[in-house]
Amino acid sequence: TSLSGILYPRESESREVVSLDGIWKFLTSPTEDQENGFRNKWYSTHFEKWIQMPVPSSYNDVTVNSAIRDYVGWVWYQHEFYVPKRWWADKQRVVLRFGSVHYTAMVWVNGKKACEHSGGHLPFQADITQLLLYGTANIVTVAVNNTLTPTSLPQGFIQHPNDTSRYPPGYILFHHDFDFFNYAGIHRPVYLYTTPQTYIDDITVITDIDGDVGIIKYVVKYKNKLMDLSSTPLCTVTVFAQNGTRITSVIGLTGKIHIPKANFWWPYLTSPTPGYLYTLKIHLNSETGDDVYRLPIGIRKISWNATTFLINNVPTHMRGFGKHEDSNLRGKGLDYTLLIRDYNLIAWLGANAYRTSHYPYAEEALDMADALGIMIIDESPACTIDYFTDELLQKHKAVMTELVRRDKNRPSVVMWSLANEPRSFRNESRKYFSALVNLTKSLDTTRPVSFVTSQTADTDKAVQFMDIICVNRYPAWYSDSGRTDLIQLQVKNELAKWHHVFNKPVLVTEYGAGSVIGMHTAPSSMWTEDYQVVTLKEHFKAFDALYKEGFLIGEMIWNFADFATPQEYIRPGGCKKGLFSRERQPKMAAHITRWRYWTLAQNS
Ligand code: BDP
Repeated sequence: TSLSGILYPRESESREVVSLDGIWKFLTSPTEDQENGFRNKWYSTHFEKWIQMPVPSSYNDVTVNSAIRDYVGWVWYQHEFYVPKRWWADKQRVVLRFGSVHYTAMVWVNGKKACEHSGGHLPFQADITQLLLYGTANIVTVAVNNTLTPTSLPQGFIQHPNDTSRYPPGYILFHHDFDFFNYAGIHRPVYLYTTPQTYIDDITVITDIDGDVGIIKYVVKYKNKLMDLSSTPLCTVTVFAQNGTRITSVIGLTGKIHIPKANFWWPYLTSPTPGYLYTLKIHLNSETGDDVYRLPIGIRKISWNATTFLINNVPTHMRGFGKHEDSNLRGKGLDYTLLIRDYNLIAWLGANAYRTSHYPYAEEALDMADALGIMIIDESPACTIDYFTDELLQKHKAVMTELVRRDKNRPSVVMWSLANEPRSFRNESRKYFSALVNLTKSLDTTRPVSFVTSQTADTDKAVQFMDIICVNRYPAWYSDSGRTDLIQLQVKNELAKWHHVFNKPVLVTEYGAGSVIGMHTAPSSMWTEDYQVVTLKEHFKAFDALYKEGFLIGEMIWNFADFATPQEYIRPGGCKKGLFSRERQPKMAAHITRWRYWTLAQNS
């Protein structure tokens, strides 16, 4: 049986959506007795002792307790809510949906298990119609475990040191090789939504262009909960323009729609209406009633060859950065103020692309990218894979399947990234990534597939399977520290080599330098804003030379903003390679990047 759909909860004339976000009850398990909550069935009654915890948010930075900030293991959340009696009377199907819980989650409703899911950053849901009490209080309990293992994505490792002269008995040392803080908790919105008994379960849209005609191919999948239907439901699909005008309707669960003189989806600054979205209204009529779902879509075509990446047949360069879902107090919790601030800054910079480093971002963030015309490299949560095993590959395939299922209809998503900086010099990475590329291509035939390498053209075993070469490089930072005079030479030679060895387009997915906001020296030296500016400028010169050679398809700075890392002596309070501070105020580097990106946009 195929995976069910995971359409974003949207209200319609047939669907209600209720948010369960707010302040939930929270407690941690005793470190030395992780099974306590399960043994004593904390999910079957109201918590006796708890603290208050906002949802959505990471739990780590909300309190003043380092034991909670650094907690490894099971934490528990609980919340009380009501649902109207009429949902039962109207035979509504009720679904509980989590946008993301990091990492492993178990969910109970009124003491009964509703679902479990492992892997942060992706949504999961359960039909809880039969578990609910209608017209009286319900309790939802969620147990969350942030422990990462050699077969989780990303990987992590737990050690129980036995040197009792240095560590008390039972002491847990947790580490991982990726360099951002392992924030945990209920990170994205929690929704209850209803559908009728026969409902639209999934929609797949593939668009194409032919001259000025837009082509929309669609497949609607429905499910039917209780009785067998005696006839196939009638599906009517209507296309609306961005201003709400009805354009055309067709009938059928699958179909192809032609839109003459269509408004194509263009990246930011390449059209007066970047991010143009149509709405596809799906109306399913069956003997159990009607279901209606509205899906925003953009009409565009992606293509690529050995040197060039094209949107709507126009060669396109990406101007952007890697980001993180990260901010003060909230950690990785979705925050609408931060979200809109970030997109205001993206527009101010004149950027047209970013990578969701190093995991899939919130659906709400991708909605903004769709609507503004920001191209997204959609990355899986596989950061810094060290050991390649069959078990991990199975997990990785499942994650790619969930990711494509979630984001397949988004015009903003222009490439899948399977991983960031895996140890792809290892021989085992060859088989591993070839299998993963094949799987991803079988799920989506329209987008290029890649991963981000930190290896060299001589050592990398997996880049050969990718459509586009994505490279992270830190000249004058992690290599030849302090030597900004070497940047141009090294960048030009290295990127040219990647292209000549593999005959594929090259995208720089990371480069940059750390700067502590407000720190300055002349001449510039590491950690000052001056040094970050010089590092970027030297790269800009190298990139300009490479654009003339024709195989470079874009440049992405590491990072959009400063972000939290584990505590390490190489980091002054986090990763400081941001163009913006963690508070989203500009450093000097933001101003020169803005100048560059607007110039590039005007010359393209
Ligand atoms: C790169 C990693 C990125 C780090 C960056 C850094 O891909 O996740 O944040 O180094 O150390 O290699 O700033």
